[in-house]
Amino acid sequence: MAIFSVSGFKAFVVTLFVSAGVSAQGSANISNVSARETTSLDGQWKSIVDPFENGYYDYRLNPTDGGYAQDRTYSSKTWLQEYDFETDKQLFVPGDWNTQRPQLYYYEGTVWYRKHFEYNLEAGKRLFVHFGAANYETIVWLNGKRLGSHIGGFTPFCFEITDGLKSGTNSLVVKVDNKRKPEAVPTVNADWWNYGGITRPVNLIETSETFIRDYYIQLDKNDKRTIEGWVQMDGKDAANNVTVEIPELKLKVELLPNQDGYAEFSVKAKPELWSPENPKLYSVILKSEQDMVLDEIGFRTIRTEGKKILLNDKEIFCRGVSIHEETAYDNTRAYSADHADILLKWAKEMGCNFVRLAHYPHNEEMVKAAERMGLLVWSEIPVYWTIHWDNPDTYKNAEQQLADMISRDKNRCNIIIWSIANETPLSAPRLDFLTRLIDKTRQLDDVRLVGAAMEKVEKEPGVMTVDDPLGDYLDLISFNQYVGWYDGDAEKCDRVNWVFDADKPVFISEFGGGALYGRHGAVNERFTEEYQEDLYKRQVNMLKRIPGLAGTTPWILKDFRSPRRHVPDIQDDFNRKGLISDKGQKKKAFYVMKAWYDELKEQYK
Ligand code: GCB
Repeated sequence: MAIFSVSGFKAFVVTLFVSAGVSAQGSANISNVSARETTSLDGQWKSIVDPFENGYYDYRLNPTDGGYAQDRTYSSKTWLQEYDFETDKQLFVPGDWNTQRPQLYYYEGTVWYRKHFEYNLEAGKRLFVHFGAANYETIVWLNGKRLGSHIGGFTPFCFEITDGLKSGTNSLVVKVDNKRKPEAVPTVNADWWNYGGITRPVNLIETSETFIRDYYIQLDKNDKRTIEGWVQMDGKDAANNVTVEIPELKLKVELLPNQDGYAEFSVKAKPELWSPENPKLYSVILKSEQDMVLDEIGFRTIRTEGKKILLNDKEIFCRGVSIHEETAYDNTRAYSADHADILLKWAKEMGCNFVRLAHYPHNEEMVKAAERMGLLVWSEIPVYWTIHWDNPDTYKNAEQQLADMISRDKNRCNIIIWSIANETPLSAPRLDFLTRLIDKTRQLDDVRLVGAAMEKVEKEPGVMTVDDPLGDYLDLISFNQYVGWYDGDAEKCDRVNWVFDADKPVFISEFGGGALYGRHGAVNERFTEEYQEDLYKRQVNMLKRIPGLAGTTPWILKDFRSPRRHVPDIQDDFNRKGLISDKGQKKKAFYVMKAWYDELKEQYK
């Protein structure tokens, strides 16, 4: 257990034995990459499209490191070489491959990436290669030697390359395979584009021999006057002193980590609380003998009480919208702060104080931008529809993605809900799988709320409810409902009433219907803006009748690419339920939501 001492401008009491709200176990990642000493490897990478995985399997289908990983070139006419990165085409990193070349639009399979770089690493320093994400299965080699592999399309991973680095040119080869598989997470069936590629930034991170690998700093769940946290050091001198300082609060805590480099703290403080109306962030400085990391951290509490969601002990209504990680206007995989900015400004314009980042962990810039802009977040893992509930490897995979999501974003105070599943069909193995995930979530993070997008049932004509045993384990009655789109016509909303037994906040994680921007017609004509507008009006009236409604995230902010949507000239591979079109035009229904959210803003002042 850690030993503490306090120094600084004012005296603050440090508790000796605390159990911080978010656990240090779960992920071996380096947190807060943008605050580190990095060299970006983003830009053009050489690539080889390899549908038969010829570069990985020999002709007896044995996997080998001796294929394309060796990065040889076809340079002489007498040497047999059947690939050549050097003269092959390039792909931009970060980015999906599908929208970079017409031939790759529908491609699902393996693409090899290669980057050459030089790096002069001083003695006593360490170097890591960090990937923000690559979809879905990735293997990485440096100078022909395998560094490791990673599964899951939306979470970060890194490898230490201190020892494998050469002077002169280094060859980094990455095999990315986005083939869908039944046992994967997500599984083969989903309603979004399976963007392949190295979809988020790649960085070299240079650290000192001993460095601050990870940390957690947030308010105590039950006490707005206590900041708690931990620091995880890495390296030979991991047990040496480290300080956590928040200058604006005149707070400085000195920690002496244990032999494993771990130290916890708990300190009295009076921070101004973060909220959508006042998204106050404090500069936090972590310093050890050899390292320093800066972060911007906000402080808030979140809990439920009966049917209410309380932020900083005050009842809120989550005026939200669902968002896919797809850029505005050009509809590619989003990864940057600029991409986030456009999408989140649209959400703000609609009157939102909340976003549901569907259906997988979005890039870190998105979460950070939302935090700066005062948007609360629902963050989720892609346990979607028909997962292989009985497969232990599928469970392990889902749990790892959950742990990586929590590990990456644990210091983002705007995340208030971790969601563990979306629209999953009831069964005993499914309940077992999901309750284990819920337990794991709470074990890793007992500060935030746990939700899932469940489904509604019509228990008798006109009476809707949620009848899912999973609900007993969640903090919210959270569910998707498409009354007026998949379930009847829009006027059905007028006839429906909702009843719930559980005394928990009701959260509608999806509702809506499709419209092609600029397509006009009668209110009962599907895919017209008039139908969608009328549906939203009736939905809003219905929602107002739901007792204990505490939040909604209509589906969805912007039209997004989907392989399930084939009506020519209307869908053209787009799910058209956006309130904004794929070209950034606001549909009539956008203004229905805005009017309601403006009303709610006044109501919950
Ligand atoms: C849903 C899913 C979402 C789909 C949406 C739709 O319930 O959760 O991923 O895109 O319906 O448009 O059908």
